[in-house]
Amino acid sequence: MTAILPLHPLRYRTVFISDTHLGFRGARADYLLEFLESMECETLYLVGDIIDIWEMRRRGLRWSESHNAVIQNILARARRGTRVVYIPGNHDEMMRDYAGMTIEGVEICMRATHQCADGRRLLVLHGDEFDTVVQCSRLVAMLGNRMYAWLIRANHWVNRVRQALNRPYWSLAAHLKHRVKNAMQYIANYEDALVHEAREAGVDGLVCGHIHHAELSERDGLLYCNDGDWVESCTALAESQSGELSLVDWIALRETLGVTAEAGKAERRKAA
Ligand SMILES: [Mn+2]
Repeated sequence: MTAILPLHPLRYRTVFISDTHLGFRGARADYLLEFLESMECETLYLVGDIIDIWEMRRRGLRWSESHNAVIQNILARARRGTRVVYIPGNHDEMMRDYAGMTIEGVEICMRATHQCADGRRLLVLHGDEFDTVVQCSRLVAMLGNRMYAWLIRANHWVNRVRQALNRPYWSLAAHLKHRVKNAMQYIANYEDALVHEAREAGVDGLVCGHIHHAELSERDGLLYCNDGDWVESCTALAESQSGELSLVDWIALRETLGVTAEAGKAERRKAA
């Protein structure tokens, strides 16, 4: 892949990425590295499934140079003073044991609340605990909030048992692919469950990942942001200096930047 690094880095206040699945063969670590090398930010949130420990356990280590370079880039950023917050997901849930600690300058926590430049407060979480809620959405609608809280706890234990039996995590994302005709309904239910959670938390919106479906929308006055993934879509969520949120579609953006860089080079050749 030819590097198309822009002359000036993209500057954001905050960047959110998740579902990079490093250690999994399908991870687009090459594109992710390009994005990281092209941008500067004050705070970087790693919203879960950063390292795919589940996949590495099942299929063995698939760790290439680019996977290593991504980790090195993130650690170097933390050393230089970028605030890096890591919220483990279900594929790297072993890291949840370290919640509350700061390792190599990286804060590890289960959830965070991010305050945007314009004062809006966003709950930041991976979102896997809502798999079961989505699966049983009709039941939840019937039985209400207590059932909902119970299901979130049950999901954790179901997957603990699956892990002990060496079965893969019951993944909503994988499930979606098998039931494409219902996928849109599942995504809608997942979004509803998270918006419900954000409302309970009394914040203005939320940032999550997990279902590999980037989205930025408002639902019942709350902001739902999903930063997507780096296996299929290569997307991130970014906050500008003024607090404006947007989705970064790296495959599209790198084309634009590449074209601009080429045009700049041509201009300079002409001038010379
Ligand atoms: Mn996940």
